Amino acid sequence: MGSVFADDVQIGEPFSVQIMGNANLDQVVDQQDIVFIQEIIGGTKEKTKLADANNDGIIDQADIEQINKIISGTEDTIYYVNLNDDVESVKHPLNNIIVVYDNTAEIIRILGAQDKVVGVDSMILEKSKYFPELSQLPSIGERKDCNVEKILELDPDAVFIHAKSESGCPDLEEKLKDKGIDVVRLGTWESHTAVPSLMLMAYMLDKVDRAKQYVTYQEKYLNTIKERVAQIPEEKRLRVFIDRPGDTTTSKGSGYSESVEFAGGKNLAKNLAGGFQSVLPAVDSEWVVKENPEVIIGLSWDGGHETDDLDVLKKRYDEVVAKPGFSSIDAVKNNRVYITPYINVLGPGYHIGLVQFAKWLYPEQFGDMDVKIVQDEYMTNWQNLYFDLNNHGVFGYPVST
Ligand SMILES: [Ca+2]
Ligand SMILES: [Ca+2]
Repeated sequence: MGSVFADDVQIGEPFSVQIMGNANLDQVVDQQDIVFIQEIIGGTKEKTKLADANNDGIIDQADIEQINKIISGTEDTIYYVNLNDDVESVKHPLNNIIVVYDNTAEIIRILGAQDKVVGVDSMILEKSKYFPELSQLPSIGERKDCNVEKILELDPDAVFIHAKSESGCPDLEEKLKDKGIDVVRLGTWESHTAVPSLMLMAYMLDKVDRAKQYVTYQEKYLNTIKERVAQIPEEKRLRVFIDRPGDTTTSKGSGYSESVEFAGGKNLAKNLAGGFQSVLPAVDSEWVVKENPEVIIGLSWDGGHETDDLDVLKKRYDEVVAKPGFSSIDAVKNNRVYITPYINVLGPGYHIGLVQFAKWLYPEQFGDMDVKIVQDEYMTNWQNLYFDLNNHGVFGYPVST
């Protein structure tokens, strides 16, 4: 089994929580991992990537002791695999943390660990309606260019950051190394990394039961969508173009593409490469016209919880349909162009976006599902947030009835 962050791990498929000690590579650390270690020691099982619980290079009794400590929550260090696919360590327990990136903050709220947060990045600060409490905390500046002095001043046990070391605050580890502050880099936006990261963070923050409940809750939606999409014959699956701002699109390995495919669409640009992490390629209108998508999903950077102005999405809609030659595309002719702000499609609440995409693509099969109800449930039960969706926020255009 490869890394949970590899492209071949799909949403809705079993993942392994990337904590050293999860010897059998499932979603939890429990007695079964101890049995697995005993079998490795006894020579009846091969060593796995996550078997070396105390990360000392050998598999022995000490690993069983470490697993027992993880199960009882008494370990003083957790070894785990980060976004760079490196084994790193973080002290345990964590009492004070800094959280960078909005999707990471959402995970913190799902886990109910807000009381441990002592600082955030400027992106969370700007979302005062979605993060009414966290946005009041001190800021450590830009998510890609963290202010080290500010971090030292806040003196957390750890900084949770969403990016690989090459793309976000690259030398943070080096600068915090001697100060006793750990840097935890985990993917929290792509659909296939958000929930595995949530489970890993649950071990770090002693919220494992809560994380399990969330996984069960979300799986209910994933399974429903999966079952219904499976009933749609291959030849009736709709051909979708994802229009990303700046004349770009999203291909295999990006959260948007994964979501469209999971909802039963065929992402026309699936195999194109280019742009950031080579999953956000540029495309010209001519190519799109030639491909003639049946549905266009336009992403918008505007919209979401922070505005009540539907015009920000309508503007984006008008921009998409007015592209050169687009009037001849089936999606435009048949009024099957939909605009979504990114917020519901990425991060740990990505099932909201899946429900929305499934409804847009196959209104007959998903007519009984209500995006607003799913979203309201997510915010109320899992984000500890009262948000009046009937009067606030813009999450899709045209507005579905
Ligand atoms: Ca396990
Ligand atoms: Ca060991």
